[in-house]
Amino acid sequence: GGVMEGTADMVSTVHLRRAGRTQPSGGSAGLNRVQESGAAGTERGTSSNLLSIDIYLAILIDIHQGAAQNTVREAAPMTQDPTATAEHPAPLIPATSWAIIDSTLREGEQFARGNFKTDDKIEIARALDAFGAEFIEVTTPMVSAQTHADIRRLTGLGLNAKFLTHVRCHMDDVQRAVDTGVDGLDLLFGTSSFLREFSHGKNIGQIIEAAQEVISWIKTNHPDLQIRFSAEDTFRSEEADLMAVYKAVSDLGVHRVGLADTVGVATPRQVYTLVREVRKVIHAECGIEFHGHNDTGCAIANAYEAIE
Ligand code: HCA
Repeated sequence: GGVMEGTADMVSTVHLRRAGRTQPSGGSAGLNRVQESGAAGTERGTSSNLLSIDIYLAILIDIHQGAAQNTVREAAPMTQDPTATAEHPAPLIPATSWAIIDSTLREGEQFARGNFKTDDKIEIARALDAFGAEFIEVTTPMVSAQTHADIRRLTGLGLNAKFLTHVRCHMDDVQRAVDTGVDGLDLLFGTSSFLREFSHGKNIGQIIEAAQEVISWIKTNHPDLQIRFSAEDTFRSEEADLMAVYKAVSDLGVHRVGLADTVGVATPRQVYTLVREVRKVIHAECGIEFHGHNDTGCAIANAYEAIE
């Protein structure tokens, strides 16, 4: 047993890099990040170097025990590990199932020179689907008419993976996204003082108001869409602000709340602690997603702690 048992959904993202360099910090949704290293594989233009995919590979681990999503990996509960003995008990992770949400086709494009052509996107999506990623996160259709058309193309491929598009928590974005054929919308809003002051200029009350408008509209007009609400820059946000936002969006009926280590500063213990606290303020059927960056090399450990 454990804190998540019987109730929890959780998603965890890890960005893996093939080269030793880490991803640069900072940036908010919609802004291109400048690649520090110019590492091999970031240049594109021929299909042979398309496999920068492993540099941008993002893994989300999703523990589902609720009925909100039907695409989850079924794994034997760790607590029933047949190798467990009194002396060497089963691992602490109480996960019974989980899923991957890969953000190569979203986060992977937020770099200078990260500019996939339509055929690249299709090849990447097919590879992710073959690998078994349950969800594929794609860029917002607000980027361009071509991006909008590309998302429609991807969602029409008939893959097993479900598509999620990553959009600002704004009616213009959401209304543009709902006809792309995606299965869900990944909403985000910066909650740290840094993003509130230097990105969008809204206070926590205004963030909650915007979330209410957008989430209510989606639920009324597109009830089949999954909704995730993420607090961008979670780990530099005030805990009381986070809890107010997560509780509000959970009350509004989102399927998942997201914890994003936007600038890669979170430590495993912080992740563990915060996920536990978030679980206390959201509804049992609401999932938790962790999205990490590997600036300090903690992304995998952080993801592991999120699950634990
Ligand atoms: C960014 C945004 C984001 C969003 C994560 C999320 C982050 O990279 O600029 O939507 O949960 O890490 O905060 O990727």
